[in-house]
Amino acid sequence: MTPRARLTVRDLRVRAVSVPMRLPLQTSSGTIRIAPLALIDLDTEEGVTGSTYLFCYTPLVLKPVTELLGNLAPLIKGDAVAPFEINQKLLRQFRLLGAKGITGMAMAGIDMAVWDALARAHAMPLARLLGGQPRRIAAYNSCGLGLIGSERAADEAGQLLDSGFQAIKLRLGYPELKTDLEVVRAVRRSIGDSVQLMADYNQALTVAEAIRRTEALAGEGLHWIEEPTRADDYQGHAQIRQKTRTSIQMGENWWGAHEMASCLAAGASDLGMPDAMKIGGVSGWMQAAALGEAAGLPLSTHLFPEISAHLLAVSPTAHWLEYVDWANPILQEPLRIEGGHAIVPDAPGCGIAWDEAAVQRHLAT
Ligand code: SMN
Ligand code: MG
Repeated sequence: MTPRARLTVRDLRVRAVSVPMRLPLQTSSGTIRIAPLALIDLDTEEGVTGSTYLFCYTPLVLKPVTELLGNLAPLIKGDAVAPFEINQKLLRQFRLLGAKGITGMAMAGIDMAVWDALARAHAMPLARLLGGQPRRIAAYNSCGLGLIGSERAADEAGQLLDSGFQAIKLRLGYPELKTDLEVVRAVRRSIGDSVQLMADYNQALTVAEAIRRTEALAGEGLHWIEEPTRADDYQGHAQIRQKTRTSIQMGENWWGAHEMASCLAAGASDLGMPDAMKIGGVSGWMQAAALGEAAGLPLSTHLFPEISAHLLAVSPTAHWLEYVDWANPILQEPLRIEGGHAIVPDAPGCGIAWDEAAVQRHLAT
């Protein structure tokens, strides 16, 4: 395809799908068995289409998100496929309401689709369009490993290493600290000392309880402890961080780079893991990557492994890619993992092409 420098938005098509997860995820804030995904295709007058998906967390917002995207379509029809301009336009639209929650999700979805269209139009992988090269990215397996007790967790942890991963993430936040400890030790026995083990509390604890538990876990060799307390309690995280030797990890709930900046200013986290959707798509990620570079903050990703692999490839402080397989059933070519690394595909776009027959089978009603 000859590169096309100028593209114009023709239409935004959105579909809702419910994709059963191979391994359900039981976190301290509930169980997710089905991935509610909003699929976005941004068509251009020039014939190039940009595609991406949003992970809606709960089926309760799948329809509202797709409807909101549908409502936004007329606003951007006829616009230049220019991520900055479109973002500014939508930001103005949502100035009074705010660009968090489903408004932020919809904006990020449009941004990612716009960048995918641009990369395809230039016949480049997104990583190359952003100034990098497709390369191998260290990844940890974040599938499953929810609050399922020590026996099942030890067994599932072993399975998660089968495909060559050298790092996995365990969810914690059992009613008792002693169960957290038991599960961590059972998983460690099952995976051995050379595998990196991350732990995620999903905001389950009070600050006092988090201090108690992170202290008790200090000798367990955890690679990081994620969101021990409420994600918006930066002071609380800073207190916990001061009292523990284990690295504190936050970021999946930063709505935009300005929230990341506030979190870092509070000294709340040793590490960062923005979510490609909540941080504001490709445009928001690039702002976060710049903040990460300035702060010397190792940057990992949250969900969305396909596009996130391209984003880590151009992040100066790139740390770990979080791998989940949730979109695999509806993709023509799921992200390849080899020897614990994600392989950024050397093909135009961000690596998302729908398996149309599978999409039809999973359409949400
Ligand atoms: C997580 C949160 C919400 C949905 C899926 C997974 C978890 C993670 O916090 O970091 O993977
Ligand atoms: Mg998490």
